[in-house]
Amino acid sequence: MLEQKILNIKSEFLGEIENVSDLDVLNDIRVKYLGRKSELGEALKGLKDLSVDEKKKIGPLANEVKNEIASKIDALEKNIKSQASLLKDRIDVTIPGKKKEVGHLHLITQIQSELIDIFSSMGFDVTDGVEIETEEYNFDKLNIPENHPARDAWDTFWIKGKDGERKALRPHTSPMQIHYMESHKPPFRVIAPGKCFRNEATDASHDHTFYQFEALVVGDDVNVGHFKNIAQQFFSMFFKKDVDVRIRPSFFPFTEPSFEFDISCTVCDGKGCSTCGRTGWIEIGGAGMVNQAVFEAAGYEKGRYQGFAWGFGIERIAMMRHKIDDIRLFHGGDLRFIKQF
Ligand code: FA5
Repeated sequence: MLEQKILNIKSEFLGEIENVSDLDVLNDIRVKYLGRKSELGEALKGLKDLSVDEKKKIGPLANEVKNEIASKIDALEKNIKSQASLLKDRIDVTIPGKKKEVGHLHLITQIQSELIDIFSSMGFDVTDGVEIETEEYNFDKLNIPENHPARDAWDTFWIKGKDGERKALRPHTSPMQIHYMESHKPPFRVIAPGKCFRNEATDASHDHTFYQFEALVVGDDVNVGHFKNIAQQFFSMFFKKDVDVRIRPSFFPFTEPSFEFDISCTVCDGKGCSTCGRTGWIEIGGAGMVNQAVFEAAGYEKGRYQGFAWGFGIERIAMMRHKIDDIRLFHGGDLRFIKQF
């Protein structure tokens, strides 16, 4: 009877363990079949009432069943655990990857590099100025004395320097002319792209922060023809087509004579369209022969050298190239705009 009972327990156990894949369920089974109050345990307690012969037969059987149950449970437990760790470490190659955002240079930075490349190929040096500039370099040494009405042309953000000195967020890149001349002897050709600031109301073609480009060429026999030729070469390389340059009389205190210069419209090639207001020309910037007063302020002997300088807004040529109709987009921080270039 006891023998049958033990065999029944075994077969019941085998049936129960068959589809187990959960450690908690397996634990319950362990308690049920091997615990102190298990059926098998109870059955084994009955051994002592058996005859010696029966003990000899059933004792080993009971032990064998107990060991078999224990080893089956252990084996299954190991199996379940290794399955679980396999599942945990499994790589699902079908899950879409996480997109990595990769930044890139701002359009204005890209164009600045391009300007530097083109002018370097024409033998120009590249210099840099400071964004917080003294009044002296911003204006006085550029022949724009205090109280001169010409200062009004540069709507300046004034700030107080450490020692109370009046300083300006530079409204143009022209101060670099003085810095460069103070440390270089002609002949030379140099460019300086850089950030400028103006305290003026913004609109589609004016921003409070923008980039200018300045070029300065000084030597013994430099003339307006050189300027026109270099400008023409540069704009043709930049816009990758033949571009014409024309100059109109204008006024800047640091140049004499002074000009505004236009380039032939790159949209209609000078024929006249809505971009150029049907004139065939687009205003680009200011230029002129360096005023001898500026040479003198930079420490050169008056009348010793001749040179020309010119400057224009970098956003303006970027707008022409990419047909961008509002300058405020450049530094407005809208990534939808910035990512296009
Ligand atoms: C100047 O700033 C002179 N320093 C340029 C110069 C250099 C003349 C060397 C002669 C010799 P002007 O204020 O015109 O000039 O500005 C030059 C260019 O900067 C403008 O033609 C325009 O392209 C750009 N610019 C000026 N103000 C702004 C602004 N608020 N927003 C965007 N671009 C501007």
